Order: sequence, then structure tokens, then C-alpha cells
Amino acid sequence: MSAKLDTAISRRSFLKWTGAATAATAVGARTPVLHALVPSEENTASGRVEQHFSVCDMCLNKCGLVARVEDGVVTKLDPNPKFLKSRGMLCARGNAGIAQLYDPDRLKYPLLRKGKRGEGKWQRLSWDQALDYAAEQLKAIAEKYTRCGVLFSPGSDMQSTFVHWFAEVFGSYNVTTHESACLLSRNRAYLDTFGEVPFSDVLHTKYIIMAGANRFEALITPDSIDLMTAKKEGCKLVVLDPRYTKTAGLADEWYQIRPGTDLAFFLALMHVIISEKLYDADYAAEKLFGLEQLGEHVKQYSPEWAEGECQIPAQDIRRIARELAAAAPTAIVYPGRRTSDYVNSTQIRRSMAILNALLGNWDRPGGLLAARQVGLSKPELPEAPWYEDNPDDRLDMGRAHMMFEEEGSFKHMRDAIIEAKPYPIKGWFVYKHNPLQSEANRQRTLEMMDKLDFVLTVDIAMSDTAWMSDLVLPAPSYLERQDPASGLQGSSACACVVTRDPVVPALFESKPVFWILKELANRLDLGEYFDFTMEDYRKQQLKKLPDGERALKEDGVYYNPSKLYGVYEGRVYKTKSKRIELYNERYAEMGVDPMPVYRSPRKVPADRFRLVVGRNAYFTHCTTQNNGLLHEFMPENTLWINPKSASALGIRDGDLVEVSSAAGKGELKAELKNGIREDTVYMASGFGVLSKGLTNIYGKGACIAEVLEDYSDELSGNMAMHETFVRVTRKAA
Ligand SMILES: Nc1nc2c(c(=O)[nH]1)N[C@H]1C(S)=C(S)[C@@H](COP(=O)(O)OP(=O)(O)OC[C@H]3O[C@@H](n4cnc5c(=O)[nH]c(N)nc54)[C@H](O)[C@@H]3O)O[C@H]1N2
Ligand SMILES: Nc1nc2c(c(=O)[nH]1)N[C@H]1C(S)=C(S)[C@@H](COP(=O)(O)OP(=O)(O)OC[C@H]3O[C@@H](n4cnc5c(=O)[nH]c(N)nc54)[C@H](O)[C@@H]3O)O[C@H]1N2
Ligand code: SF4
Ligand SMILES: [Mo]
Repeated sequence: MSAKLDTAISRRSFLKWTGAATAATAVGARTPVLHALVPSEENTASGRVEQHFSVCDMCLNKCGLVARVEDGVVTKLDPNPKFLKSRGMLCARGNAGIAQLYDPDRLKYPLLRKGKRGEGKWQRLSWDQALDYAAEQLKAIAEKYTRCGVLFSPGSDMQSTFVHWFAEVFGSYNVTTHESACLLSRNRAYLDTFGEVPFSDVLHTKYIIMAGANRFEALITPDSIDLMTAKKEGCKLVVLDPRYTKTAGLADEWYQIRPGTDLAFFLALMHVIISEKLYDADYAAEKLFGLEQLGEHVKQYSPEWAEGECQIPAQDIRRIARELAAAAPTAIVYPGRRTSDYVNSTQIRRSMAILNALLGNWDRPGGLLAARQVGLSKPELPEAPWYEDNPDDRLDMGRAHMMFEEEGSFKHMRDAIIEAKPYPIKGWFVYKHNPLQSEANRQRTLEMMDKLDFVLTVDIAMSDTAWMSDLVLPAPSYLERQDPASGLQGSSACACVVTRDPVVPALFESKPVFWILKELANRLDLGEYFDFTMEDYRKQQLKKLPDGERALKEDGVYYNPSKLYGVYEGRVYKTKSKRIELYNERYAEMGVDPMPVYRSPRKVPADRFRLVVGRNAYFTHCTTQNNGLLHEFMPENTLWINPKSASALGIRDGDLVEVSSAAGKGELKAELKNGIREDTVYMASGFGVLSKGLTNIYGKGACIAEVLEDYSDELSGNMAMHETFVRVTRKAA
């Protein structure tokens, strides 16, 4: 049977559901508030009302929630008041989780591609047929090529750990995740300075410099909420961003920095702090490695010099350096998260890490803090059968200086697959990840897919990556599935453990990836490696937390009241020198700058603009644009352009424009914004989709991944998303 994407629940019947739900909510609203705190069941005029704890999965933050279920339908999601990390909040996207669960565009049963990739012709399969087919394909690739001939790409999720485990059991080293488009350069920088990746005690700080991050739109809990509270308590916020973001709007000072020059600013701050001896000399002598070298190194980087690079006045740089040092150690140069920006992003972030180190903003209230263990145990699994004997290394090995072995780099992996060097990869297992929208240079990803015999995507919706796959398997949403426990260590709120149980049964024929992997393992004679249930797994995870199960059941969260400050007292750092490294000897040995050296970014040609990326508070990456509730906030994306630059090109607000680069082009409406630099343009991601299965947004806006060129950070291999120059031309009014 060949069928177009079927929609078993039409939009009309979906509305009927929501209508019923609204009526039921009105009755349920009389339920005492206390019921929101404890999962309970009761009978109301409309029928059964239940409350279930769960954890939001509309983005990475995992905010605790209580789901109201009436007559088997989820009618409302509320914050779990006992979940401190999100400070009693569910954001707009968290509230819109119901529209993800009941999205008429959801994938409903396994689909096999018929016709060419992207043609949109699908055959419905039974699960047995789909799994037999997938197992056959994976086996054929392993036999014809090697077990490393399959690439695995798990997205950010509590079940992703099983995809990693499956890759290991199957015998492939080739795993890439979203991380090389996200935070690896920050991680690299902090690991190579402090020996670990810290988090920020925003709530208690007195001074924050936020550069290349946007916490009032790119939400990280509790930082986003704590930033607002800290500001009310007198914390000063200095923001560096070429765009006037919501964070810039609420800052005490905003500098519209020349993109790619943050390093000049931070080196100049260090120049002032060291030359004026504004740091704590005793602390430095005890904890830091390489202060003398750093002092020599930053002599060349005066505020007057920096002004010429970053366009921030020298007198402001001097003043900010003094203010920051006066507030230290109750101060933070905010590490940020998505740092996949420039070819030297690791060194930019390292300059920020070094500045925090110099001022001692570490392991004390209001500074950077070490991550804490929450006491989860790693379940014991049998030894993977092929892994150690595998003759091959990761395919992307050696393509960047300091890639993370478990993550590699999507950009370099893609290049290596296209070149088929040093060996071919022919299969791709994608779970909850959408590289056709989230990785720069969409054409290049399509080129990579052309080299593959078999692409399998497990998703909740027909993402672009699913649309271009050979086999598409439907997954349940977070409100329908059971997940392992997950430790949230990196939060100043409290280190805690969360988990998920189904709030409602899985809709349609959707199946969790854990079940899919177990079934595939059985078909590949690897069943013994997946011979455990989710309950077994979770029990093992919680075995050293005697109160864990009870707390998760009764409160929806388990807290481990561990030490927050002074964690490193009497401890050595996990660096080569065993101290906090301003100067990195390992870098020097590898021929990498041991302290960040400034090199001016490429100049934007007069007839072009630098394209920058960034978030807004109602979308998560490229996932929620099609959400029935959220897409109304932004039905299509626009190109932010400064009115002066637009006028020079004859572009008026709302005109259709073409944006083009060496990678590709797109057409979208121009939006004139005073708050963006004249040499910079911006557009939101997740539009210009290939997939006709995303019915709210198909045909709307342009795809930024199509236009972004694929530069990468020299050290971490992270995609560098702010290095692309584009032409903008007017198409029509
Ligand atoms: N609402 C929402 N929240 C989210 C997410 C989401 O998708 N939606 N995603 C989550 C994830 S996975 C992540 S990684 C984080 C990301 O969190 P952030 O890193 O805070 O998010 P971005 O929006 O990428 O912010 C980067 C900012 O850097 C600016 N910028 C560009 N070039 C330069 C430059 O040269 N110098 C300086 N100083 N600034 C520059 C951009 O204009 C942009 O505003 O957000 C998390 N929270
Ligand atoms: N232009 C541009 N590109 C970027 C960024 C940017 O700011 N601008 N940010 C970068 C960053 S920081 C990140 S973290 C990455 C994120 O990149 P991705 O991980 O690729 O992005 P998501 O939008 O989170 O993709 C998640 C996919 O999972 C699916 N999904 C959602 N819920 C479920 C579920 O419960 N089960 C299953 N199986 N699937 C589900 C969605 O439909 C979607 O297809 O993007 C990076 N790329
Ligand atoms: S920040 Fe919003 S979308 Fe993300 S987990 Fe929390 S409530 Fe959900
Ligand atoms: Mo991210």
C-alpha cells in the first residue's frame, strides 16, 4: 500500500478533544490547589481527574511538572512546586506540551520510503515488518563494510543513553550528537582551565558579564529566573550582543559588539586587572597556574587597542574591569552554552574561563560552581561484544585538534562520510535529532545522505531528517513514556534526580526507542545485551539512594542535599598542573596557543552581512515551530536587518528578500530592526522546511541551515555558525 502521510486524527477532531478538555478544566478548576501537589485521583462531575508528576521535555531543562488528566485526556500542565530548579515555572513551550502530545501532525505508524528520497511517498508497515527490515539493513552494512559503517545520532534525551549503548553493542564508534553544534567549545575551554565544566550561581551574584548568551530568551533553569531575581537584588548585568535581545533590553549596560571580537574585550579586561593588581594575590598564588605568563601575555592588549577591535569604548572597558574586580569573587563572566560560533570559539570561551579564574569567581557564593554528584549508580551492563576488537577508529578522528572522543564533530564526520575516508559509512540511525535543520549547510548533509544505503529516523513528527529517511519510526512523546532516572547536577538550585512514567498511554502505534533497540538487538542476535527492563535499569540507578523511589513517587523529584560551595577545598584540580590553568602546558605541547592569542576576524565585505543565529523564548531549536499553540507567536521567520542597511538596498519592512551565501539561499520577509548592527543580519531557525508533514509551517519562511556555511572551531571541531557572510537582495514588496 502506498499512501501519503495519513492523519488519523484530523485537525477538526483534535479541536473536539481540546473543546472537551476545556469544558472539563472548568469543572476541574474547583479542585483544591493542594491536589496539584500530590498525584491523586478523584471523581468529578466530568469523570476521573488524575494528577501525575512528570518532567518537561520541550527543551533540555527538564523542568518538573504536574499533568492534569481528565477522562484520560491531558488537559493542563502545571509546574511541580517541589521542583526547585525551575523555581515553580513552566515556560510557554512547557505549557504547549499538550499540543505536542495531541499534534495531528504526529507520526502514527512505521513508514517505509517508496520512490525517491524526499518525494513523500510512504508505505505503512507493521512494527514486525519495519524492525525486520531495519535489522536486515544494519546487518548487511556490518557484513559488507564494518560495524563502524553505521553512524548513530542520538538527540538530547533521557533514553539517548540506550542509543549510545546500542551503538557500542552493535560495534560502532561512530556516534555524533547535537553537542558539536552546541556547547563543546565551552566544555573544552572550562575543562582545560578548571578541569571541569562549571555552572553559575546566578542567584547570589553581584555582577554578570553575559557575552554571546541570551538568558531571557534562551532559557536555562534556574539561571533565567535567577538572573531576574539577582537583578532586583542589585546585581549588575552587562550584555555584549550585536543584537538588541530581550536580555540586552533588561541589562544595565548593553554593548553592540563587533561580532567575533569578544576575545579582544576579555584580554583587555585582564590587562587592566593585572596591571592594576586588582586580583587577590594570595588566592592566585595558591590556586592558579601561569599567572606570570598571563601577565606578560596581556600587556599587549590595552583597552585602547581593544576598542579598535570590538568597538567598545576604552574607558568603558577600564571601568568594567574595575567594577568586575571589585565585585569578585561574587561575580561571573557567564560561560554560556551554545558556543558554536567562531573558528576560535574555544579560545574565546577560554579567555572568559581564565578571567573567572583570575578573579577567583569559583567555588564560592555568587561565582562559578563545581557540578555535584547526585548519587545515581551506573547500571552494570555486560561487556560489549565487538567494541574492543574493532579495527577501525572514529571516522572523524584527527580532523580537529581536541575533539571529544565520544562526541566527535558532526561537521567533520559529514566530510569524512562524503570523502569515504578512511572507510565508508553506509547507515545512519537518527533518534530525536534533526540535523537537516540544526547543522549548518543543509546541502552538504543531503550530499552525505546520498552516500548512505540506509537512513532510519525515530521521531515524534515528520522532521526534515525523517522526511529524507528510508524508514521512519514513530516515537511517543515525553507524556507517554517511561524513562530512566536522570541526574541534574549542573544547577545552583539543587542537585536532583528526576524520572518519567507515562501520564497517558502511548498514542497511535508509537513505541519508545528503548523498545525499538531491544527488538533490533533481538533480531541481530544481540538480545542478551538488552535483556533488562526499564524498571530493572532504574532500580539499579537508584540503588544507592534508599529514599529515591519514594521521593520520586511522592514529590516528583529527589534531592541530594550535597555541598554547594567549597567543594574544592583540600582537593586538587583535574588538570595537568593540578591547579587552575591560566597557561595550558598541554596546549603548548600540541602547538596550540597556551593562552588565547587575538587574531582579528575576517572583515565583512561592504556588499555583505554577517549572519548570526540565536533563539527566542517560544521555540526550541527546530522542534516547536509547527506546534499548534506556539507557531502562532511566529508563523514564519523574518530577516532582521538594520533600517539604514535596508534603505541602502531599497528594502522596506515586510519586503520579500533573498539571502544567499556560498552554501545556499532562501527567501523570506525583511523585518527592519534598529537593534541589529548595520553589518549583521539574523534569522530564526526551523523554517523553510522540506517536510510536507509539518503542515503549519510547510512553505513558510527560509531555512537558516541552508544558508549557513560550515566553518568549524579549530580546537573542538564545533560547527562555527557565525562565520557566514550573506548577500541580501530585494525580491518583491
Ligand atoms: N527558548 C529556548 N530556550 C533554550 C533553547 C531553545 O531552543 N529555545 N535551547 C537551549 C539550548 S540547547 C542552548 S545550547 C541554549 C543556548 O543559549 P544561548 O547560547 O544563550 O543562546 P543563543 O540564542 O544562541 O545566544 C547567542 C547570542 O549571541 C549573540 N552573538 C552573535 N555573535 C556574537 C558575538 O560575536 N559576540 C557576542 N557577544 N554575541 C554574539 C547572538 O546574537 C545571540 O543573541 O539555550 C537553551 N534554552
Ligand atoms: N541555525 C542554528 N542552528 C543550530 C542552533 C541555532 O541556534 N541556530 N543551535 C544549535 C544547538 S545549541 C543545538 S542543542 C542543536 C539542536 O539540534 P537538534 O537536536 O537537531 O534539534 P531539535 O529541534 O531539538 O530536534 C529534535 C528532533 O526531535 C524530535 N522530537 C521531539 N520530541 C521527541 C520525542 O519525544 N521523541 C523523539 N523520538 N523525537 C522527538 C523533533 O521532532 C525534532 O525533529 O541545534 C544547533 N543548531
Ligand atoms: S524551560 Fe520550558 S520548555 Fe524547557 S523544560 Fe522548562 S518548561 Fe519545558
Ligand atoms: Mo544546545
